[in-house]
Amino acid sequence: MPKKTNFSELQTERYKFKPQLPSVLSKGAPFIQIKQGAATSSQGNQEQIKEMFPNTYGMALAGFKKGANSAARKKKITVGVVLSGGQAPGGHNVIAGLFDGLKKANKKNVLIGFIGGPSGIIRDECKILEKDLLHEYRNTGGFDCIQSGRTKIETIEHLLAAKATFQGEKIDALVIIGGDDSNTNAAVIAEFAKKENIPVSVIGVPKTIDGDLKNDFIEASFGFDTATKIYSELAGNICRDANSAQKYWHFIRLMGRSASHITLEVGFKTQPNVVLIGEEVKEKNKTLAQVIDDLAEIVIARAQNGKNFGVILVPEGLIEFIPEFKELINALNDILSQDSAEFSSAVLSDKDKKEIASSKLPPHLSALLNSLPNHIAMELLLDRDPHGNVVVSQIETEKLLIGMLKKRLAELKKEGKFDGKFAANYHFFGYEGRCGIPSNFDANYSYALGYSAAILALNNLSGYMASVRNLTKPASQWTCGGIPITMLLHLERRKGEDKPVIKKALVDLNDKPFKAFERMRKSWAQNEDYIFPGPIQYFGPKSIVDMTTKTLQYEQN
Ligand code: FBP
Repeated sequence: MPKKTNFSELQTERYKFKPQLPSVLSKGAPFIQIKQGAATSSQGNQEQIKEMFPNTYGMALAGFKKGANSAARKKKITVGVVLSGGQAPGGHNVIAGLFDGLKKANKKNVLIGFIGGPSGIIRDECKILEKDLLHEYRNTGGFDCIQSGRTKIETIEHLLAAKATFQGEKIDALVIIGGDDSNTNAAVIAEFAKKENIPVSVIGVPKTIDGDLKNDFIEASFGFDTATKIYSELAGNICRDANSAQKYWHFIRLMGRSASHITLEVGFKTQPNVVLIGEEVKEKNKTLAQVIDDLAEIVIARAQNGKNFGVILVPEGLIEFIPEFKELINALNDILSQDSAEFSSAVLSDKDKKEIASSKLPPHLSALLNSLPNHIAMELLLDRDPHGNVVVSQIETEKLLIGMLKKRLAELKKEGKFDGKFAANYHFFGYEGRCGIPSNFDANYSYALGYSAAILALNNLSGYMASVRNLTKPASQWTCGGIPITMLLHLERRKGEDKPVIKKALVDLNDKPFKAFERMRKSWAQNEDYIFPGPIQYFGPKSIVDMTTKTLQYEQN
């Protein structure tokens, strides 16, 4: 039991939770064979990706099966681990699974944690993760054991610094726990290591609350389950408040970056009146004015039934899916990367920045930028993240929607088409969910991912991402293995250049979850079909504590 005194009663109880290992992993590396699968090719731009990754392109899928494995490393190895990008519940359990998998193979194996994300590798800032230290973090949320960061290892200087760290620390394998951009980093480092004959295996682990790192082999990223359960509790409480007071429209913006998976999942769990899906807005090529008209139609229909209240979920990435904003954001991305020195000057006021940007945009985009409320324009001009993404978490789309909807309803009132009331509240749920105590699902899943990463490292496999599947079944039946990261890559425009990146999995309008939502949404708009899921349960009936996401349930029937 940890010695610390500042743990809550729940946390103290939670230490006793023993993650359930998939049965294939139960005996450790000497008893897990690698089953080579088919050779792979990249998601897109095959020729270019092959040229960029000549040493790691096309590798075979690697499945795990029970059986003696004399090829697994028996000699002591040292493994480095790094947490990269946004926090996600389960990160500490990946490290715990990795630690346990390594120790089960050889007690002398060493796990080193790089501090503060990939910059810890560049600067060689690390600490040895001992049993006692790790014990304090088992089954806990957050990344505070070694912290995280968003530095991208891509320049030759960064790669050479990483090489020096690997050599200095005598690292045999590096495990990068991250989202799409961080795992792209893992692919780049794996390729560099092979090219330079550096004896380091590089392994990725799929992390992100956004749920956009998935494909046939990665059914979910860890953290999505817990984060959406937390947001659903909050959104459900707001539905109940809306239905109790019956006087407000609540706009809830939810994290998720580009993808609307979080919003869709919270929608399933709470059944609010409106769930906006960015991918649908894009598919239907809707302008902001059309999105506002759709909302006005629902507000008016409810007002006609005496219901001047409701709840609307807004994905934080919505703005990037509205065609005119997409064009504006892309143009601003190019301007900000080409003229970064000019924009980062400390003496520039917001007004100056907006004027400079505006003068560099084509007339129609300049007019759009200038038509926006000042705070939104400035949020669009904020520095991009190290991967060149616009920081959607800082753009208050919910306030933009409320402002425009108010204006539209006032016009409709004048035309005699609306005689209700419209009072709105806004909320943003993002950081509240990223460090929650992992649900049983995430605690088990992240532990199995970490353990699988250890097996990949012990088998000297490099350029692979740990993959655990069959997730709607009990954890003991999950299947495990690794997939070559290059198979997930395609080219995307970043910072004004075509870059290899992992293709984000967005909400697929032809897939089962969206189809299910489409069947239900009309009723949600008109009625109060609200569901109040309440907080995550860690103890109690299996049907509640081991519940997976609705998204997974729809995807896998
Ligand atoms: P990752 O893709 O790194 O997992 O980040 C997830 C996320 O929580 C997004 O939902 C959000 O847009 C972003 O991080 C916020 O980033 P930051 O923590 O840098 O503010």
